[in-house]
Amino acid sequence: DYEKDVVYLYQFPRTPLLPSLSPYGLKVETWLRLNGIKYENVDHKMKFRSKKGQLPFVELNGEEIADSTIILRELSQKFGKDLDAGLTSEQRSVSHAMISMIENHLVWVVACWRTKNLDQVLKGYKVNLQLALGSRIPNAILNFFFKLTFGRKGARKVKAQGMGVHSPEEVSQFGCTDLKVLSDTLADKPFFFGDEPTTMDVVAFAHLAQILYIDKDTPYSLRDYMVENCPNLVGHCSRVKERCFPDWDEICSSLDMNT
Ligand SMILES: N[C@@H](CCC(=O)N[C@@H](CS)C(=O)NCC(=O)O)C(=O)O
Repeated sequence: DYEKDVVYLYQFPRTPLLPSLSPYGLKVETWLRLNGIKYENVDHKMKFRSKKGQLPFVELNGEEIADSTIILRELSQKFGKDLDAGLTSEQRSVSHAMISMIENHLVWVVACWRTKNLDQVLKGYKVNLQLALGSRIPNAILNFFFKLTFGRKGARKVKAQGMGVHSPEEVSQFGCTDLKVLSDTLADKPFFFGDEPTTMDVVAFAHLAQILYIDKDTPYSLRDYMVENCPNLVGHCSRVKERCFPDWDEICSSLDMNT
């Protein structure tokens, strides 16, 4: 059952600190909100994956669209919304290169830290697996299996990708370099290409939020580097957050997929 032209978004459940622990889910939801597109989250308790085996995916008028980049491209065309319409071809190239850096490099820095610090992930984002999975099994057991499966699967992935072979210090250094590039590119502008947000802002926010909004008491060198050395990125996150998620606190405290 679906309503015509409503986007149904399948992503990971909320956490008390972040609407989504997946940067790709947060990217799609931020983009939908920025463009004022009517959407609904499907509260599936992590049961579904796309035909490609991943989250997020959306359904529009009964058809599945998988992969955040393809989702944005197809919805852009369908709804006639192009956040990048005002960019020059040079700016488009910079945007493409920056997004590639974030989604093919920085993301692995974060994934690498997460797979090696699963306790900190559960604590730092205050994850309640019982609620997230809609399960009655005690959290202690769910946490144990999460660490076992996610830890092994994640470690295999980050090793195969290449980031996982480095020491934690080296990985962190790679991440700091990416953050510095983003910070220098943003400089003192409100958004990466001026006064209004573009796709690049959506992608940067979705990934930077993962680093920034972890609990302050969780030791995380990448977050510390960002707060100490990239205050403009912290400001950027606040701006996107305020514009797209005025209900952030409500979402995160209620864990409701649709507020
Ligand atoms: N290129 C994909 C990446 C999505 C992705 O990596 N999703 C991960 C979580 S962040 C996933 O669904 N992994 C499989 C799983 O968790 O079961 C996109 O842009 O949507």
